Amino acid sequence: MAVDPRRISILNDIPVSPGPVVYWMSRDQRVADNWALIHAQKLALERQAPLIVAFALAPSFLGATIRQYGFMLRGLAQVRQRLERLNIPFVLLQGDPPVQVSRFVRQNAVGALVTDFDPLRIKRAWREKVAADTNVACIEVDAHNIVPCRTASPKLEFGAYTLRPKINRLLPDFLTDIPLPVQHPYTWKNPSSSPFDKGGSIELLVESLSMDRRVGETSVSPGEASAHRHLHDFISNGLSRYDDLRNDPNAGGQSGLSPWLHFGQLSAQRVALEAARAAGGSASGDAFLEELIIRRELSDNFCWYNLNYDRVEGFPEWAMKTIAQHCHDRREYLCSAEQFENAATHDQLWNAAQMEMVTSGRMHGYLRMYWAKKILEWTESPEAALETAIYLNDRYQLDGRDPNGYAGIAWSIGGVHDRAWGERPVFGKIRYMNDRGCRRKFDVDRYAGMWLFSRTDQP
Ligand code: FAD
Ligand code: FO1
Repeated sequence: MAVDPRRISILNDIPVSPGPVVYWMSRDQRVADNWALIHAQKLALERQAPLIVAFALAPSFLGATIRQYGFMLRGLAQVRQRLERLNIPFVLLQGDPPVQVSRFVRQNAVGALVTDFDPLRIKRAWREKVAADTNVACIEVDAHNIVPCRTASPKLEFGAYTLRPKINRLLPDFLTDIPLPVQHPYTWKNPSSSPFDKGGSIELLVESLSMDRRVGETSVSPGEASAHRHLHDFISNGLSRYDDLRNDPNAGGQSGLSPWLHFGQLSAQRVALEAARAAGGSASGDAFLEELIIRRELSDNFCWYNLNYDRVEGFPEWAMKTIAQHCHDRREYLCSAEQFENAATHDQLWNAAQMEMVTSGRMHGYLRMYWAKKILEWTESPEAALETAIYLNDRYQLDGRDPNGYAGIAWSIGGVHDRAWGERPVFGKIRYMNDRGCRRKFDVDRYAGMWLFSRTDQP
């Protein structure tokens, strides 16, 4: 099946030549529902060539710890098994990704390199380097967004309200079913060996990684199979109550799908198809699809068209102005980076949210806003607040290091995708939140008790 050409971007002007086709998997770490894999296989079949999937394991990635690497690698081990059953070898490259991928392409007389879309600066740099260094056709496919990022809008959007009509107009073209990859008829003799090779144990690989292990792995089960089990459980038991419960951290009303969506172990398009089929048109179904489609694609739009997505310079003009006017306001509390990280502020609700994240690798969406806004309120500058929020979010969240995170933090601290609100000390016109507002929404003491009770470092 042909992939809609609007998903495809040509990264250099080298024609596809004979030789194996390589899908350099990065953001979309799955076999099912993966447009980049589908396109790579189409190219290989047309040329009666083998198809190889390669993943370049970076020694460090945006502050990730063994918590995220373990989840990701265990998911990739399942990807390898599924691919090998399709006669598609999976190769794990280790070292600096652009260097490793360019070397692999050269060593194996590759005919075409397909990779997936990712708006983050580091990933753009990887793709640009490989497209420049290799003398092979490099092709990017947006397999993460339902409506491809560049197609949804050619520019930075002000907010959900400006992007929504553009996406909704294009959904009939793109929210379609997705074909499965087929058994590949052309076999690649695999000269290279990798830790994943026959018998290469995933546990040994995870153990061998030299990285920060102070942030332990979580109980969230990685991989496509778990993602689909979790999706079907949410569709059957959670979706119909989503609109009522999603702002109550005690109710478990969110889908919990973000870790699998972040690592691309689950396709947002698959989630949208199943949710629309089960509850399209209902208040809960529409509320969920708004978050999954509009909010999520708005984050990619933000990171793709605003290279300052993790800097104060990336805030809108009105926000930069109001922040500058209030940067010298007296802070009622000032917390150090250690107090934040150790959940040792004066605010029990904030500490509980921090403990939920440190302990479980997740934090309820409503509290993520409160959590980030309080960092702005209790830090001496927005720059310091942004740095602390990004550091903690990307260190402890399973779904961190994601456009949703940079956009969510910029929304909370810098008014991105939001409007100006009534002016007040420190926040200026940035939307304010406090625990009284939380108490109106949910049982704060119950939530705090649950997560502070679990902590072991307090007397
Ligand atoms: P559900 O409510 O079940 O939503 C389903 C999916 O829709 C989510 O998995 C996500 O892909 C998408 N979605 C939901 N809410 C948003 C949103 N506000 N913006 C963008 N997409 C959304 N999300 C991340 O994936 N990684 C992060 O690091 C991250 N950091 C955040 C930091 C802050 C300060 C804020 C305010 C939000 C952040 N978000 C982040 C967005 C959102 O909070 C999470 O995606 C959501 O809570 C994940 O839980 P869920 O899958 O149960 O969400
Ligand atoms: N992508 C890669 O291609 N190689 C990696 O080694 C890698 C590590 C990694 C660790 C944590 C994490 O959250 C993401 C990681 N990613 C890696 C990228 C990820 O797949 C996403 O592309 C981005 O994080 C989100 O856009």
